[in-house]
Amino acid sequence: MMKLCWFYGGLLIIFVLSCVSAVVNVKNGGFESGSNQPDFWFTYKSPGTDAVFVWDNKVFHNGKYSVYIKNNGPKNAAWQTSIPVKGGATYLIKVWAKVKNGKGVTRIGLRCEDAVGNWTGQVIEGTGISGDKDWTEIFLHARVPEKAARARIFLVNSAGSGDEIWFDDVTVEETEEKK
Ligand SMILES: [Ca+2]
Repeated sequence: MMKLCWFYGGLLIIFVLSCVSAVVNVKNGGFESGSNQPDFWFTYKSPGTDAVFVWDNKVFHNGKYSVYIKNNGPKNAAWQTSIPVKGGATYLIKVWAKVKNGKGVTRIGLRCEDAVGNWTGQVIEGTGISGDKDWTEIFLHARVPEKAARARIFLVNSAGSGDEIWFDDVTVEETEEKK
């Protein structure tokens, strides 16, 4: 009887643990390490788009640094990094963003790659903010394609026209399937 209790107790623990979100490590998610640029982060702008990117040590949500974009448009400007993902799993990605003069939209974008680096599916977009916003947490909650092995996270401003944006404290967790 005792053995049976241990068995069911063990099953219960496994069940409970499987329901709890698992934190995914985002390297340098607070932008605190680097030399000239923040480690593990890269910039992207659409062809023909005029944007300025700064690793900022004056404005931040936590620590001493954030990343900054001034997007003069007309299309996309982003800071990006890459994380490993499990195909078919669901992830909640969050970042704190501050926006000044936001005529375009600031949000998180996600696009996945398979094990050999080919894109799987299109860009997935999270909640967007515009206008003038002090530090606000924005998020993207999405299931990645079955073949996904890595996900590219974009902290992106689209269609900006002099928009200024700061991002800080990126976190990712694997969650239960999105309802
Ligand atoms: Ca920081």
